[in-house]
Amino acid sequence: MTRLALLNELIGLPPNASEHGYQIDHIIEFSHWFMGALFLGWSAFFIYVLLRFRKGRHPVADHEGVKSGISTHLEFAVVLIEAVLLIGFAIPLWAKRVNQFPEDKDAILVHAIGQQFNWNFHLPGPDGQFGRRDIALVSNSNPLGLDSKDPASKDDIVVLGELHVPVDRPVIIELSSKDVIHNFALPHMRMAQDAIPGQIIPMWFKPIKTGSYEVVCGQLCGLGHYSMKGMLVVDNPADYQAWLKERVELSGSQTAPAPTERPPVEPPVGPTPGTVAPPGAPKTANPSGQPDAKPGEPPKAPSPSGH
Ligand SMILES: [Cu+2]
Repeated sequence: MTRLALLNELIGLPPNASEHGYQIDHIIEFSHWFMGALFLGWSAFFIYVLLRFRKGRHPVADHEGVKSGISTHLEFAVVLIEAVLLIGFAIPLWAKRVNQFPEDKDAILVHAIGQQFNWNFHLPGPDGQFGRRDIALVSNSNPLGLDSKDPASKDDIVVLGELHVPVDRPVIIELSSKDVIHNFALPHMRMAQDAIPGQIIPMWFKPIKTGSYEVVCGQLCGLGHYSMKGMLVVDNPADYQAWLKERVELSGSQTAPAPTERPPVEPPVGPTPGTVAPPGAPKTANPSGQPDAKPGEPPKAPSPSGH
């Protein structure tokens, strides 16, 4: 980034790796400079007032006070700049995160399920269908309660802790939790979203730099909270395909990949993958087979916690 990113580096913001992250960085950077200017300005004003209205100069109190309107103008300017920051930049950026989800055909769809103290990832596999999950089937060897009798679950990929995604493709993560409230935080992607038991909450971002990035839990969720870390690996397309292939083989799939324009091991384009209804829209008949969503309950809009 430019020299403008001086303060972001100073406060320890990790390098940005997502498409929208630069806009967030600019707001953070500008807000800090603006607050710094306000601090200096108000401090100087305070010292000036202390000297100007000292008892030595004004032994008797003046009950009329200052007649100049300069402080009113200054305060109005500050309010105006803050309003522009909020209405002009912060709210549109947030609205794009929660309302403008990417097209199904472009996006990678992953389910992320938090539990004390791990992140599980569920991918649909070559058939593009998420297998049914049932809380009654959860065991140590089946942490997500994947129903092996469901044909759609045969080729599903379940990984613990490490998720791979391709670079320059939007990623939609549908978040849920098995126990308490967690927060799926990707500092390098400038994204964070609560994972709440009983709800499926979508979030999305577009990684633009390959590399390994930490996934942390952003909610104090128990004694092992500090250790609730995962890894998001952003691969180039070839590496991503190789990883996907490896995971499909590990899942014991005999299913032939569906014919599609997409690379062979990737989920085909269809009504199922990427079917995140925009927040507020009524959810139709539980397409992902997620057991932990109440039928008919719309996905909740992510909270504006993307720093
Ligand atoms: Cu947690």
